[in-house]
Amino acid sequence: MARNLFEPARAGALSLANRVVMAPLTRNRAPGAMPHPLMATYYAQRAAGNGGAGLIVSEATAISPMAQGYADVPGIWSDEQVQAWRAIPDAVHAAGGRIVMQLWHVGRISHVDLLPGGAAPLAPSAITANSKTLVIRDGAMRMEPTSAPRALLAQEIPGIALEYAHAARQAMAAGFDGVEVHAANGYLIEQFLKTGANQRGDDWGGPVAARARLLVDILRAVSAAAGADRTGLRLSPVTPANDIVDADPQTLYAHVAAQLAPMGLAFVHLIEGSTGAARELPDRPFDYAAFKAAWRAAEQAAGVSAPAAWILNNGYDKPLAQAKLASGEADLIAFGRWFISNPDLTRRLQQDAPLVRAERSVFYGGGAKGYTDFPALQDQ
Ligand code: 8OZ
Repeated sequence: MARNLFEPARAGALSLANRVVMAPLTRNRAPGAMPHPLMATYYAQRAAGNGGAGLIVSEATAISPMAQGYADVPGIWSDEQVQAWRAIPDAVHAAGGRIVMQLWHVGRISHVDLLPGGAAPLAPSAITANSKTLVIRDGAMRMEPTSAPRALLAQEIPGIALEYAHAARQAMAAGFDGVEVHAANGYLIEQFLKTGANQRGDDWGGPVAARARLLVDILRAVSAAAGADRTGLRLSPVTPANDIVDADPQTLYAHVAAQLAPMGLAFVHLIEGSTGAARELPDRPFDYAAFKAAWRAAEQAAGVSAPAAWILNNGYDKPLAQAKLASGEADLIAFGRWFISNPDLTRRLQQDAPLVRAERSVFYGGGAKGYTDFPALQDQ
């Protein structure tokens, strides 16, 4: 029988009620970087037992104060944050779901207003991104250009993998089922990986292996902290998000596969094309099948017993999702925006019920409106 969205699956150590993943969604409802009680309701509404996702990936969560880049996003560096997060995996588990925390360092995609003591954002090289971020001005959330970053000193860089490992331990202490390393969308890890943002001449820049070194160190540290079978990775090989570009992504990601697949990770979560936009980019071609084949070959060569679950994401509808599962190209499919306004998205897809569209005005910031007030089918 061909695979389909509505059957159980596994990702590493995690048993999932269905093949639908809720993609990480930044919602900016965590003032002071503290998870808010409303977040437990929001995530539980979207868990499998309530008609939602088999696997939820949390909103991107800052691993340290310098990792923050947007107003009112949550963090996981302090013990107070761990205590406040606890209610969220508890509520998801009670609703028959699984949830991993997405670990995030924004690098240069930040603003001095958001960083301790008005510090400059951190980056591989002192190149300002042509991008914007969200800050609070006169009590309102506003888009502002990102601030000029400073280049990390070589001796500061190993500490970043240690911050990721600390954050992974904190996430596990809060009761999460695992973690996802955010290595996508033009943030710190991609800034190191890609030629457009990394002009370093030391061991952390230049050849592919040097640009990928931070990513490899982070995955090693995080999988030691959380368990490789509870560690996932999100990649966006060709996204232009946050002003990022690489001269030769196919070669870069073949190297990433060769280095990371032997670790035996729980899942790989791929954003195809331009994040939240076109799936095909004529000026940025990428052979996803070749990348997956390289990953599988490296897993096999290393004797990895359970291959990483393969999650595909970006602009999916039910027919395309079912086609990618049936062909074996994907093990799981992640939906982002649809989960904002359809908490029971899995049930709606199964029943071919109508989907509700969310207004962009409710995406970032605010309270319960546009967050926990979208009804499930049976409540309408
Ligand atoms: C939208 C707004 C703010 C952040 C990403 C974490 O693109 C984000 C993000 C998305 O990965």
